[in-house]
Amino acid sequence: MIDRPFIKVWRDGAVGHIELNRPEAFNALNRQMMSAIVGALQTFDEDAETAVVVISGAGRAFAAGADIDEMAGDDPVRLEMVDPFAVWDQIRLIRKPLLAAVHGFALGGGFELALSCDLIFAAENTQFGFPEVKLGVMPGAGGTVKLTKALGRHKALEWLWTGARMTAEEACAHGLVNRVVPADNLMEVAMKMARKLSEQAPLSLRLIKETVNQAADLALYEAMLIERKNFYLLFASEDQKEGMAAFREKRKPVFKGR
Ligand code: DAK
Repeated sequence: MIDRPFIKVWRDGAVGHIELNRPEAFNALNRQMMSAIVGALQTFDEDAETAVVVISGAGRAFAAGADIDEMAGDDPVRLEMVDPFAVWDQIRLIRKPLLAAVHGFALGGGFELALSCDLIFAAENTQFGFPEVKLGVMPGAGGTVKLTKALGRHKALEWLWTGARMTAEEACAHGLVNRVVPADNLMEVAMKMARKLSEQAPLSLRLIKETVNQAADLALYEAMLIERKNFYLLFASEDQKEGMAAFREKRKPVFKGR
């Protein structure tokens, strides 16, 4: 894989890696870097050899948010016309499982990037937070909305109004991260999960992700209808035949993603 500006990109077997690589600025996300991340995600999503993608940060942080130097001079008309952050919306269209392995700081846009991933593993030393209020702005990439949905409005408002930092344990207690692990084991734990997922039927992973994302937004029965259609759809796949045959023949299935 070709490295792009401010990130390192490589593939290890079926696991694609994107490492945020601007350690001198705690991986603050400038616009070139945001486009690079989205571009790498799209490349992995289309790559037949990649089953799962892991995003992590180099140095002492996952990411300390969007680049404040770059944002400082923004004006609303230019923001509206150029819409420099729109590229970020493409992340929700990635169909493969995305794992975030976070450590150090996951602040503002860095927290939002982690929340855009499907599973989040956090090192014990991670500090999460939305400090935008201290800059006279507010989260702009889903932070306000996702925190409210996860914590309810009272708790969400307290975190968002104070800009206080949340420990990894607190984030886990709020259901925002999957697991808190010792910093030294972070990549090992993320890789173990990535490899486990890469052995599952790719179409099942994909349609489960699509259904869970719909379930988060839709009313119960509407979401259940989508679930049932996707369940039926999987019976058109070779992997459904293989998975069920393997069970009956008491052997390990070999999935092909078709
Ligand atoms: N931007 C630019 N530079 C940053 C930075 C950032 N977010 N965070 C750190 N740096 C730089 C510092 O300026 C410093 O640079 P030099 O002075 O060495 O040149 C270097 O990284 C080291 O930082 P410190 O000297 O501050 O180091 P400390 O250990 O004292 O503190 C810290 C580390 C991470 C706690 C602190 O740097 C900090 O508070 N950073 C800012 C955190 C923050 O406020 N983040 C939120 C930014 S607002 C959207 C998408 C995304 C967003 C919005 C809209 N759409 C899709 C619409 C996101 C917005 C945000 O994230």
